[in-house]
Amino acid sequence: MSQNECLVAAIHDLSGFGRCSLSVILPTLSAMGIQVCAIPTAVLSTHTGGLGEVVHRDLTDYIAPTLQHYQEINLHFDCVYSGFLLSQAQFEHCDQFFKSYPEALAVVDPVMGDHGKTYRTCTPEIRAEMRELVKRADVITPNLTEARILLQEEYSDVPLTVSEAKKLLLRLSHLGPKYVLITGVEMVNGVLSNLGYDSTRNAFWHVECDYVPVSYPGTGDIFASIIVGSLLSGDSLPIAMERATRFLELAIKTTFSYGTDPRYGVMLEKSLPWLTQKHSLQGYHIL
Ligand code: PXL
Repeated sequence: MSQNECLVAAIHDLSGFGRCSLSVILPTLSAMGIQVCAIPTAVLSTHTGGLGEVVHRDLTDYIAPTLQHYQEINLHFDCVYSGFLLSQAQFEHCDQFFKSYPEALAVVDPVMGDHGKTYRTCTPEIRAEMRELVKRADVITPNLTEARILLQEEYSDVPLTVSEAKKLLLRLSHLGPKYVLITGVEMVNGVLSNLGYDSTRNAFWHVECDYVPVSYPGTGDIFASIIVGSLLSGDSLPIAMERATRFLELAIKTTFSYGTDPRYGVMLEKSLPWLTQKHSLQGYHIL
């Protein structure tokens, strides 16, 4: 790509309905001026979060020949970004992608579960593979459930002190990633926060967010995508965290105000214009 263009290889599933994975990753990064090369690992009729019997076509055997094709045409990726993966073979192919572009920003969103529960596709083998894959990442973006799974710790929704939050971030960074982000953490002061750690500067950050009593699928995918877009656009880590948090607050509160079925995800279409502008932000905090 030219100096003015960034290209992201997004290795995720494509869920047709329900606004998650590639269905939200593509518009989010496009709105930020970043080109996405979608590498679908599977096609699903909907996400797996309670919309009935999902029609599913596995695309595991699509990934390796696609990588080969991109190498043949000398495609350069600025970032390789993985998410929901369904089998050991998909992890292997994904790992090959990361290895093939050592200069690219390596982002692993370790999609495995939420609210203390693992997704039904997330077997013990998938968890073990994810623990391996994050070692290769520059950036990881787990929620609290996924953070505990990566560390093989019991999930707990007891609010965290600042010291506990910092230790959690540090333990995750010891797995390998330079930047660790954890979404949706309730702190002892009752505030919901997104947390971040930059091991290159030993700097801890948090961005506060308003609590809304509904959970929507796909918000983790949108968060990680904005982090990717912001970092590629030159934002610092705390500014990237704030951009992602402010946008999700907008999308979630917009959606909540309409009272739509939470399984249908956030009303991304109504909120996207905000992302096309590069707002100046300064609302992050030092943790
Ligand atoms: O947003 C994560 C995600 C991705 N892909 C599929 C999912 C989910 C979460 O439920 O079901 C298929």
